[in-house]
Amino acid sequence: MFDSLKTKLTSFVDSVSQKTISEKDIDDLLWELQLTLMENDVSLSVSERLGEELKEALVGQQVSLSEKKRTFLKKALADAIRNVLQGSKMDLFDYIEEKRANGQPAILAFIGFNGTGKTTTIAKLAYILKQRGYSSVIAASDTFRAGSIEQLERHAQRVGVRIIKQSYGSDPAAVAYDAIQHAKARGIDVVLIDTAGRAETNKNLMAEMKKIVRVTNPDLKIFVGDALAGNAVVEQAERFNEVGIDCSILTKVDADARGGAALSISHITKRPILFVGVGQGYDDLLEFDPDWLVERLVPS
Ligand SMILES: Nc1nc2c(ncn2[C@@H]2O[C@H](COP(=O)(O)OP(=O)(O)O)[C@@H](O)[C@H]2O)c(=O)[nH]1
Ligand SMILES: [Mg+2]
Repeated sequence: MFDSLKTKLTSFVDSVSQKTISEKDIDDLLWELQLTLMENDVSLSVSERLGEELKEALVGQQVSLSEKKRTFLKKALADAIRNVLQGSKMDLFDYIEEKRANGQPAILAFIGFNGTGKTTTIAKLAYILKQRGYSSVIAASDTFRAGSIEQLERHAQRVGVRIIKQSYGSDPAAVAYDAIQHAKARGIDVVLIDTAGRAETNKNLMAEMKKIVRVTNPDLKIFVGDALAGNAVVEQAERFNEVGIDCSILTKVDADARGGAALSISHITKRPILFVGVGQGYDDLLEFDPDWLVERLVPS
């Protein structure tokens, strides 16, 4: 008897201290949050989509009056961002270890637009892998860009790993195939496939990517995006996602610490970000931390 009265009282208090969120309530705040995202280099289309998702999740929800709308919304935004970045904790080294335990090389194909940092990132990874006791071989499958093979050779020499190459103009898929055979024959742990990413012949480029993927059947197709590319990174991720991006690396974050491109890439690919590139040195490759990005994107 006493208990049921208490229950009634509690639900009455709840009913007067709750307010249903309407679209009008949050429009201004949402806009403000979207601006913050855009100022941090999240693309317009992605911040709009995120805003829509937030609105859908929030309108009609009950929020207690004791909780300020702004705080509530900020929490919701942080949750939405974490949600987009979900799965961003993939550990590449665990993956490689598993393959090694099964006696197979991990085959990693690096894809992305020209100049985003594929070759540099491959050199960094070869260096880090070596430090961790894994052997690797690099396939010089950018047979298109002048100087690309020499650039790779210089890196490989400094880091102390082999590259498998043919001449310029030769079939990138064939070069990658050779590198995989080489790795299998010698028990090498990781094959790093460098590719070209030229813009001027986009159609051929995708056909080339598809062929590399068909011939080599890589374990991971790793998209390399440039933090400085702004909105262009969205188009690039969409384009390269035609071959199915498994995970991504965001480079040049040292030049632009805002990092919002990571959110755009995650949103489009629905796959994790593995690393961020933070400079031109071989150890300038850090594991991606979702909390780092949430802190930057949610206004205080
Ligand atoms: N500051 C900075 N520069 C980078 C980073 N990654 C790559 N670069 C530079 O970006 C340029 C293009 O890199 P490259 O690896 O040749 O790109 P690719 O065409 O995709 O192979 C080079 O000058 C690299 O030194 C990074 O994380 N930070
Ligand atoms: Mg390159």
